[in-house]
Amino acid sequence: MNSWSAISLPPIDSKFEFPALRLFNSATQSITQMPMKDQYSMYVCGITPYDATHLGHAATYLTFDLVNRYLSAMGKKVNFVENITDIDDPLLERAIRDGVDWEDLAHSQIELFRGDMSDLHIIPPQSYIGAIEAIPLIVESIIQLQESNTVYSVDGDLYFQVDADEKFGSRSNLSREEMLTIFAERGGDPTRVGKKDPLDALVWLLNRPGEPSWPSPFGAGRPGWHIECCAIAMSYLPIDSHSEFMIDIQGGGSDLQFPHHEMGAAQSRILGKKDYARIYMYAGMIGLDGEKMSKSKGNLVLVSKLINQGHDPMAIRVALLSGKYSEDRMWHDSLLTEATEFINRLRLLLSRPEVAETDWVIREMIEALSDDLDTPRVFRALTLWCKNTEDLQSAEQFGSAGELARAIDLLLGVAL
Ligand code: 5CA
Ligand code: ZN
Repeated sequence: MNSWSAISLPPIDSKFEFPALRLFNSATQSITQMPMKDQYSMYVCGITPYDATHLGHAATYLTFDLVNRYLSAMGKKVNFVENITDIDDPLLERAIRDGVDWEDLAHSQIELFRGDMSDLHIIPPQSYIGAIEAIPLIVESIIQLQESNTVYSVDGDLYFQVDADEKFGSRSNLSREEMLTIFAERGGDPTRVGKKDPLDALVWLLNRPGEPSWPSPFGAGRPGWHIECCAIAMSYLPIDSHSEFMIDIQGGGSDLQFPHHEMGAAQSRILGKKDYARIYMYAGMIGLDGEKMSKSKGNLVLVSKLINQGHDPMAIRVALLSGKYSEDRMWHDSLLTEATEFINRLRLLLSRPEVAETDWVIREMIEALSDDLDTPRVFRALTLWCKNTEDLQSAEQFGSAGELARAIDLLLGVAL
């Protein structure tokens, strides 16, 4: 699948030093410091394309874009892979509900998503992979799971046995009761008769009448959701042979912590024979009017709609980055108004012939981002710099507007 247009990253002066990136790891419930290496690998769960990009999606992809930018600014290579769940129940259900062809629906929403990501200056993944194009890989992974005796059939549908991974449940820190409840809420089928464990995960669904299907050694059908992401990640990301983990970061919104990433981690451990991700990192949920923004609830603010109304994509970026990535937070129009005012103020001040000292603010931005992407601290520093520039006395030491603008572009992805 084509991703979207590349984003150029401006250089900043080599005098700025980058401390190791520290990120909150939900698997250990503590901060993990990224080891110093030449390259990193990051897998971020992509959209299910049955509705266009809303601000919740945008906030999640912006979070991992900051990680990508920080590591890239350190001069490291970031291997970044993202999927598109272009075949799954919600997509088929929405197409039936709206009386449209499911493929047309998916293609139109993927196209919109690409445009939104580009407008928001999100660095594209090197591999942007759809579930459908990955079916041969997924089938191969299921065969491997079968060879390790971790798959069984219920009326021809194939399930992965979660107890095959002795660490099952350890990354999401939930009780079994909590797992059962959340599993049922998020696409799982705990009550299906014939399952060995209610939590066992569907890996292959035999063809149902009227539904699309693809051939496989297990009969025509379509892949389960969780196996999609681990098969894509393990095929498209370089597996770190020197590390106890296969990849560095598994990311997404916090609604994916369980069951999606727990299942992915369990399946990957069987497939790769070691732990999957060093860090499981989650963006908080963006809500509107007191509820999580979601396609199923329909309380969406679409990025494309805001842009079509004339809002600056960079202001959307600032509005979403002004809060701490990991916290659930509500969207208000005032966030966008304030972000627009802030950007206008920054643009005006950066165009002045003389500006306040900039080295400290760039250092503060780097330090704050290295500390689990503390963007509120970044914006506090930038606000102080604005004030310093507005109050500038002629005898003071001046900074470099160009250097600061480049740092803001490189680290925050905000082109001014
Ligand atoms: N295709 C799967 C992942 S493999 C999926 O969850 N698709 S999605 O379209 O529902 O969500 C895409 C990404 O946006 C996921 O990382 C999800 O966690 C995140 N997301 C969804 N809703 C919100 C929200 N309200 N706030 C923040 N992130 C969200
Ligand atoms: Zn996923």
